[in-house]
Amino acid sequence: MPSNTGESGQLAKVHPRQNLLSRPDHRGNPKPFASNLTRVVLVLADKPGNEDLFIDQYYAAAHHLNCELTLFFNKVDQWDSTAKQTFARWRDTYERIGTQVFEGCAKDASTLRPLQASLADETAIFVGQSGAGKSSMIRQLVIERDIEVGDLTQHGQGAHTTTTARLYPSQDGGSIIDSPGVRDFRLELLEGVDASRSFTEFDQYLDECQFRNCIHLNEPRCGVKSAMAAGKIARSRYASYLSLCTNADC
Ligand SMILES: Nc1nc2c(ncn2[C@@H]2O[C@H](COP(=O)(O)OP(=O)(O)OP(=O)(O)O)[C@@H](O)[C@H]2O)c(=O)[nH]1
Ligand SMILES: [Mg+2]
Ligand SMILES: [Zn+2]
Repeated sequence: MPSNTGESGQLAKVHPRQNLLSRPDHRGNPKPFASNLTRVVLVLADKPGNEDLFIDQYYAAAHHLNCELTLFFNKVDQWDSTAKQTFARWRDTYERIGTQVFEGCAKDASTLRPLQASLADETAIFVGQSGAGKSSMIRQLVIERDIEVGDLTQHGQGAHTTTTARLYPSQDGGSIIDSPGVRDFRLELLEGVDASRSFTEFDQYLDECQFRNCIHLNEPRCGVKSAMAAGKIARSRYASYLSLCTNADC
């Protein structure tokens, strides 16, 4: 597995079953460059919009890869009150379903320690929008420091600084993969994924559905919808389920 050997390339494909990341070799054939991915770290930054579905798509992809999704809310130094509210809601939603949630500032290494401790001996890929601060964080967590970070555009958007996926040995054992912040990467991760299976917090309510084959849409006496009405399932998660189900066979 190449590490800080200077090798880099486009991320070609994620093979869910073997859990391999590959990229094209000089002939254009996919060659594995990381296997046994154990963690997907989704980095979200200062001005969160309506990104619940975005998070849940990564949640589904990580679940499909048998990896845990970890959320990192970056740029705390720039949060306004709306950002604080959104991040607090996300923390509540995702901690309740067993997701580790961290927050900090990539420019202050001490704020990254809890995340760093949780990544010891793991192989983690950092994903998220361009400009979220993935490379800035990774610079603080790996041995090699020669990692390019980008200026934001005048509209505060990322400049797609990282163009290729690269794997770096981390300071605490394990490896970290930096990925380009392209929006479509999540779709690539989602290829062939039955996203409906990733809503595992629904499982404990399935016995309360009147129909064994209930898909929790319009059926009467649905345990999942009752649980949502009672505040036991987050409305945003159910909304994502509906969105992801319209594309899937559920
Ligand atoms: N204020 C502040 N700026 C940050 C923080 N983290 C990153 N930045 C800045 O955000 C900009 C983008 O950071 P990058 O690390 O290049 O972002 P990226 O997610 O790797 O972006 P791509 O490679 O384009 O996907 C840079 O100007 C960083 O200095 C932070 O915690 N606080
Ligand atoms: Mg980058
Ligand atoms: Zn149901």
